[in-house]
Amino acid sequence: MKKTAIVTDSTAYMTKEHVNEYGIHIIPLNVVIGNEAYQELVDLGTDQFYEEMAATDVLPTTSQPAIGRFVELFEQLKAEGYEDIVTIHLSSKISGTYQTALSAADMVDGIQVAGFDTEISCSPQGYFVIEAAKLADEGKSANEIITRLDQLKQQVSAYFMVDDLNHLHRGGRLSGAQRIVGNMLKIKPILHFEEAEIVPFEKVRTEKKALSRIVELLKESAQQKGIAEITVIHANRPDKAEEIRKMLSETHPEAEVTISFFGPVIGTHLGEGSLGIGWRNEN
Ligand code: MYR
Repeated sequence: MKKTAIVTDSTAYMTKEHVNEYGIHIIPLNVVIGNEAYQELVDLGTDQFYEEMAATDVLPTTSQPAIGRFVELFEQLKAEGYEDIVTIHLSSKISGTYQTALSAADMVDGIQVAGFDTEISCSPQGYFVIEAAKLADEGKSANEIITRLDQLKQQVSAYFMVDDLNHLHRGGRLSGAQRIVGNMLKIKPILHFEEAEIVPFEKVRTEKKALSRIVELLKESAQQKGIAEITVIHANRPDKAEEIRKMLSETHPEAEVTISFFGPVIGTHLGEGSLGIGWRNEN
């Protein structure tokens, strides 16, 4: 049996196949719509979330998992005989989830829990989770896995764009927001993570221009460091995502190109219609 358990949160939006294949443990974040609180992907699916959003004027909010969820899971993994745990989370600058996982780790004796802040979210977070799970399958310890995940940070990128910047602004997750009000809210900047925070990368006026700029950045990155994996990420735009996936699998036949989604929690902050492209370099 492997000695290290891998835990992540729901915002990695892992496929069921990966979760089952690698035995990954997932703690859900929460979405509150009106008076109803949901654990995303447990009692609120992504399609249902976007349908409800289209039918109501109520603005949803999100919250990190309760600390008890982590404590319970860590205790359970200890009882199952794991020697240590790696718990991998969305950027600590956009959610308290990582800090909560660390606090829970302090409350559980008799098992080492190593936390990892991916400084990103969504399927690029999943790249770290899968790498960790593969290493755990090889019998690597939590410390060895964390060392490799730190290196992997140099190989993971993501750029994204939103249809309406007000969602991010309202949720307070756009860094330097005081400088961004006014005109900026009317345009469609390309966004990315810099030192774990969401910041505008370039100001672009149309989605078409934003998309071709991201494709250009991907191409440059491929030339410099090779591309192993690309993910097109969408907020309820499956047709557009498929069009981009098809185009990228023609221009990058060397890479595995897949589609993922912005689920309820991230969709709350980005809004319907958002698109992103994440990738992992070969080296
Ligand atoms: C919480 O309530 O703790 C969750 C807050 C989540 C904030 C999400 C902000 C947008 C993240 C975009 C990620 C795009 C990755 C390609």
